[in-house]
Amino acid sequence: MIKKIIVFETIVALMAIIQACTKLEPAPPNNEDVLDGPVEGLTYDQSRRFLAGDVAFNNEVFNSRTGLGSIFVATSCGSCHAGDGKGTPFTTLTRFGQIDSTENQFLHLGGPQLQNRALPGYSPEQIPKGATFSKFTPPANTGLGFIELVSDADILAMADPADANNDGISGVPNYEYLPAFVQPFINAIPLNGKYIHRFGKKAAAYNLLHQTVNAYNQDIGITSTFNPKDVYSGINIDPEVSDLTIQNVVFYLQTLKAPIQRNINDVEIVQGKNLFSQIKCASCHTPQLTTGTSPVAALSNKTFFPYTDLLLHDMGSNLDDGYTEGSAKTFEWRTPPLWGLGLSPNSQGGQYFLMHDGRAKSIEEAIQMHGGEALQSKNNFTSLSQSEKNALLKFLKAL
Ligand code: HEC
Ligand code: HEC
Ligand SMILES: [Ca+2]
Ligand SMILES: [Ca+2]
Ligand SMILES: [Ca+2]
Repeated sequence: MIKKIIVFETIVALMAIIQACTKLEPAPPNNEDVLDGPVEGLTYDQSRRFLAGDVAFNNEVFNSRTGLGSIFVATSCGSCHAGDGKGTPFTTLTRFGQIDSTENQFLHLGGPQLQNRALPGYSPEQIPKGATFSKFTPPANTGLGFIELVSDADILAMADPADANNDGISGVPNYEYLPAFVQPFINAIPLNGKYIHRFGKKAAAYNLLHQTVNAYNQDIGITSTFNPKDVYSGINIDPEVSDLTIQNVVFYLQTLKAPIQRNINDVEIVQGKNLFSQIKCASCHTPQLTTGTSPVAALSNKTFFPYTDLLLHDMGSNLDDGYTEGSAKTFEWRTPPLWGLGLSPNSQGGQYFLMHDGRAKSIEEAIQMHGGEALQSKNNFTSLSQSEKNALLKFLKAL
């Protein structure tokens, strides 16, 4: 008996100690609450490449000795894409151009992006008089490897350029020529020599290599063998970042995990999910897509839940930024993925900055800004009862 009591007391004491420890140490965030981990199922070698890419993306800060600039926007990828979550209006990129039939004559100086900072002795760029310009907040960089592996055929199956089904929604792909350093996907479906682009707010980047090479060049002023053009002089110079680093960063982006939905069985969230389809949000924010085959088994032939059709939509005059990219018109935007939406405040200083330039301060505000092809869907939202709206918002916050 006494023995039993002692054992019992020891267990109680041990439990108290364990509890005290867990209370003292801050609990690590749940896997489902963080964005910057790898997809599950990478091999040992793949995990090492992921880590090498992670270091280059987050820790490699460029300076004048390592090739920064001479004009630039920021000194590392991670300074804008902190924790791989969405950025804020304080970390925007500005692009400028001119929209008329005489072509974008302002774009020959170092590309359409505004390099607003410069090394000592160089002048930062200014937006030329008469140019139209647009500001973009950084998107979350999660699950991009899945998005890269959606086939052109699947994207085209969601497009409806002439609105044949008469629902007022007519998504179109952004067709553009490929830069010389970008190889088309094996089963690409080009049109008159142009290819379907899918990354970026106006879907102007073809794949993650294209996006990464552009970012080094245009955001940090770093040349590579892929794009050797110096951002200031326009002259080809030696690479300032190695092919291996670029490939590691691309691999890192490809194998960043997809955000994980939370509380999917909650009754209200299930109701919200159904409403999302009923009021036609899902007609652009396609819930489910599949990947083709990939040499990375963890990405190959997977079903995933990004809530985007990767297509451009006319979003109405309030979202018209007067700036074109590829075949995207001034009022057209690519449907942004909604996965990870509820985690946005984690990287946005505890609040929301939604839509392309962060102008919406809440999810409801973002919905209210939908116009053009999304007008009917927005009106459907406005007509919901308060409890239905709550359910929809709860669902969106669980993404
Ligand atoms: C000055 C801030 C800034 C820096 C530095 C920066 N980015 Fe970005 N990034 C952005 C913004 C803003 C966008 C959205 C641009 C667009 O949509 O056209 C973006 C878009 C992207 C996307 C597309 C994501 C999607 O959903 O389509 C990828 C991938 C990306 N960046 C990777 C990188 C890499 C790699 C680097 C470093 C070489 C980098 N970025 C540096 C701000 C930045
Ligand atoms: C016609 C296509 C379309 C429909 C329908 C549509 N959306 Fe969108 N949605 C978009 C596009 C395009 C954007 C990006 C606009 C921008 O950045 O300026 C967007 C942006 C958003 C955003 C902000 C995302 C972010 O990361 O900034 C949310 C939230 C959103 N939509 C939710 C909804 C909900 C809820 C509905 C249904 C009431 C809906 N959308 C219907 C195309 C659509
Ligand atoms: Ca440079
Ligand atoms: Ca420029
Ligand atoms: Ca349609």
